[in-house]
Amino acid sequence: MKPVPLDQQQSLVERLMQACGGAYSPATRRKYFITGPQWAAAYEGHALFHAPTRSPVGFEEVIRQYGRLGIGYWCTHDTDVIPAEALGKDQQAAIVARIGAALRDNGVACSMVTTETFHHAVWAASPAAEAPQVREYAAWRLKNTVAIGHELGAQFAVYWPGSLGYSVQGAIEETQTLRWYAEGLNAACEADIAVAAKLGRPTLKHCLEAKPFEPQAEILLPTSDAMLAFIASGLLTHPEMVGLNPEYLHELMWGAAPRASLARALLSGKLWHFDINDGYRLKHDVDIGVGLVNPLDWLNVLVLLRSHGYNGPFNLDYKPPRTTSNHGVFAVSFPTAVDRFITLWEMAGEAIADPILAEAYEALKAGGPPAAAHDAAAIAASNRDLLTLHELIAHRLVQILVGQHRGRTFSIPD
Ligand code: 3MF
Ligand code: MG
Ligand code: MG
Repeated sequence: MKPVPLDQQQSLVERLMQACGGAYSPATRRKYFITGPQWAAAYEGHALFHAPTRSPVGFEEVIRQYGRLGIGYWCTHDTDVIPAEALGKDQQAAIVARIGAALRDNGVACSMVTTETFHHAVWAASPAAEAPQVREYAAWRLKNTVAIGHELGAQFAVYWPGSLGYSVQGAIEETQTLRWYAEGLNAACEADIAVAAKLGRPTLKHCLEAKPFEPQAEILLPTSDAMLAFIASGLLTHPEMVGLNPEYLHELMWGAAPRASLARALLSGKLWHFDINDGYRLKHDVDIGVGLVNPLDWLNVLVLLRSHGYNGPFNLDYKPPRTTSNHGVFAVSFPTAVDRFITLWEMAGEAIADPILAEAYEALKAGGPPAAAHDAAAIAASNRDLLTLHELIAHRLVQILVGQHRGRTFSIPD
């Protein structure tokens, strides 16, 4: 092939996107509670060993593009949009007013706000550090974020305590640090109750997000389950206001089965928000777009969530690859991530309605003929052939994933 001239590269990408087909309209995309983070679209491709590959994008452009694509909700960290030194000042009010205008102009709503408590040097020893002025500053930042959330009409606040831990052992006292961390959350919930009452709005849903490692070497609340225990520990003054925001890849990072983690959160009534992405087990946080690595697992995750009536946000917390250009972020990365999610969600609906799966599940629950009570061998024998259905179910789910349940065939010469 001939070299592709610079001025033809975007049109080539767009032509091949068209040729892929299967894109949903913005109106269809808006029917799902899909939320787009400011930080995901604005990610410049930088990391510890990586220089940026893309130029900065401000919130006005991100919100405009989300509106154009049909991503109906936007969320942000406080410092994604407000410089740390402007927080709480007039400049904050001016920026929040500009955000409100951009949201209104583009038909996008703010779903969630979150406080950055991991990047700035002030969090070197975490937001629950020994020094009282750090903890007082952390509580002020959380309360300020709650106020911004109410002003922008958000329903959720998320907390990822990625710096709540240590890199050298024995330096911090874990029980004390967790008590201090709870005090920060308590301050946020109490401020929320006061602001919500003043504005006549419901309080926010405060959601904890676990990640097993990164950026601290050791993390005090590394999993969603650790967070469930923390919520129930008695340290929170308003445990009913605090739930979870699991992230799909964060569960894989510690080797968990995401479906099982989500099931435990569902059973606790704490699955309120969900960061969707993809990646590899027992590796670092690569934040790949949903469905690009584990589509079969994703199908199964969405069968679980659809069956249990999960109606919270699906937050596109992924990173467009470093190889994708600024143009590609909105021409390819976001529309394809959204559309894969919608396809997997609809497939999950097909799996739930599938007569073969339904009959197999029912038969398994009916069990085999009565067997002599407390006779292990007889009970096992009674169910022996029924249990083959487990493998048949797995096969059927792959057929649904590749479209064979709708008659898609492959003609292979004899
Ligand atoms: C880090 C994350 C975070 C959180 C965000 C929300 C940058 O791995 O997943 O995204 O989702 O801080 O609070
Ligand atoms: Mg992640
Ligand atoms: Mg996340």
